[in-house]
Formats: sequence, structure tokens, C-alpha cells
Amino acid sequence: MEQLQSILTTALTEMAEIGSLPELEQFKARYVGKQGAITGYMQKLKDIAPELRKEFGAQINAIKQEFEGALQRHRSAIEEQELRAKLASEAIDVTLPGRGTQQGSLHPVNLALKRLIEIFAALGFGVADGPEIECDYYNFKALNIPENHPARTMQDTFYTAAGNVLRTHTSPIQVRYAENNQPPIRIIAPGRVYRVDMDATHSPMFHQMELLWIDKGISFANLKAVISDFMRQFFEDDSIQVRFRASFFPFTEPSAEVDIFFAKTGKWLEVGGCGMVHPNVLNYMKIDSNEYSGFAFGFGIDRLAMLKYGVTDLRLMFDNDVDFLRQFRGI
Ligand code: 2U9
Repeated sequence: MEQLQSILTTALTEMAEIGSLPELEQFKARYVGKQGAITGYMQKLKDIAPELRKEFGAQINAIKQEFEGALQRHRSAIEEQELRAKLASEAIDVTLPGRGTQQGSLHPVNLALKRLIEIFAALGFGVADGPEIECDYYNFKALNIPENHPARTMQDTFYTAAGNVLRTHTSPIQVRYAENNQPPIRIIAPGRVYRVDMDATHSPMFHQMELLWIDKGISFANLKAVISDFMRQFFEDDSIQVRFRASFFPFTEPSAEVDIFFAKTGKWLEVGGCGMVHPNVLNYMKIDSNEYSGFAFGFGIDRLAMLKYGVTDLRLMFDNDVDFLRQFRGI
């Protein structure tokens, strides 16, 4: 019994050093497993005189129970320690500020487009749309653009293999609209257009808006009033001067370039073109040119947006540089 007592003392000292559960299980096996030191004493019981067996048995049992009790307490201690370590390593500070979200912004072209639609809606214009791949008829022929016109060459126009074109202006939208609607016609046609051109001030894809107003008695005076009023509203400057310079387009007669005078820079700037819809074009749209007249006006949305927001390189409008785009947050 003394031997057994000293085995227990050694065991308890050893146990105190153990810091992990797998180690503790191995340790347990060495004492109370099948070949364990304490188990060995139980097996020796049969060699002891029968009258002493009961007492020895009780003592061995008591020691075994003491061992197992100590083992259970130590196991709980290790488990608690491991739990604390896990909680400490997974701890989060819920009082830290969050990472926040990034607010997006509308692209300057869309900002301008929104404003354009608002302004023209207030003047009674609806928005029309149409396909970006067009056939020759709607992009050229119905607009009185002759067969041999330079705009039709491959140097200026993107052709598809099937002989269609990427629309070079939004005019075909209006021709299609007029085919399906009787005058009075009062629409704006915004959209992407494509031309073979690429440098600091030209992009092969850009945005255009055209305006068409056809009714009885529409004159150049209406054209001047709508365009001048529009420019002052868009640039939020009532003192803006608008100048109409005689020009030529196949689809309008007479035609004019539209310039505006910027007091800030003291310079005239060309911002678009306009004119009274050519009688041939009215005929193609099956509108009687003796009864009706109309005017059209076309400009680049990208260019107008650049002027409004002070952007100096057209390429910035199409690079999708987030630092550039962020500047339009909240506008
Ligand atoms: C129909 C009849 C006439 C649209 C017009 C212009 C003048 C014009 C340019 C300005 C700069 C295109 O973006 S730009 O390169 N446009 O100068 N466009 S009149 O005339 C039409 C349209 C449709 C049925």
C-alpha cells in the first residue's frame, strides 16, 4: 500500500505539468489503462490472502478514485484554459468603427443626360430611342445624304459584314419615330453614336442628342428660342449669348452651327448644329412639307458635359477612372 501511495504522489506531481487533453489521456492510460500501474495492483489482489483481500481492495479503490478525481479536475482546468485562449484569440472589439461604404456617383454623361431630359420635358419634348445598328436607309438615305457623300465612306463610318452601319448620328431614331407618329412631333433622341475617329477631342463612340419639332407653322424663330433658352438653362446662366452661323447639312435647309459665348473665357464655342428639316426628309417621313415644317438640332452630350463640369480631355469621359468619377458624387 505504501508503494501504491507513492505511485499516486508521483502521478499527481506529473499530472500538474500536463497542459493538453491528448497528453492527459496518454497519462491516464499509463495509470488506470489495461496495463496501467494502478490497474496492476487490482490484478494482484487475487494473490493476496482472502481475509485481507477486502481491505486491500477498498484501499486500492480509494487510491484509484483519488487519482480519477484529480484527473477529472485537471481535465476541467485544461478545458477551461483552452476555452479562455480560444475566446481571447477570437475576440472582436464591437466598439471599433465600421469600414464604411463607398458612395457611388452618376457618370458625368448620365448627369448631363438627366438634366437634358428634364429641361426638354418641361418644354413638352418626349424621349425617343432606336437601334444602334442601322441600315443604310435610316442612317443616310432618308436623311437626304447622297450616295457619294464622304460621311458614307469606310474612313468615317463603321460597317458590319452584312452591310449595315453603326449609326453615325441619332437622326435615324427620329425618322423611325416619324414613320409611326403623326405631327405634331416633339421629341429628343439621345444615344450612343459611332464614327471612325480617335484623338484628344474625338472618340469612336460618343453620345449625341438630337431634337425634332414638327408642326404647322414652326419657323426658324422657334428654333432660335428653344436652343437659346435651353443653353441658358443647361449652363445655369441667363446671360449666355447664342450665335447661329450659316452652315450646310444635307438634312436641313437652311442650316446653322450653334455657338455660345462664355463670359468666363471670353470666347465663342461651337456646341452643335441645327436647321429647318429639309423638304426631302419630310417627304421620306411621309409628312406633307406644304402643311408642316420643323426644325432639328444636334449636339454632343459628352462635349456639353465637359463644358458644364470643366473636363478638358474627352478621353477622361471613357476611361472609367474611379478617382475621376468620384468627383461627381452628390452632384
Ligand atoms: C431629322 C431631320 C434632321 C439633326 C441635326 C445637326 C444639325 C448637327 C452635329 C452636332 C455635333 C452632330 O454631335 S455632332 O457631331 N449635328 O449639326 N444635326 S441638324 O437633323 C435632323 C435629324 C433628324 C429627321
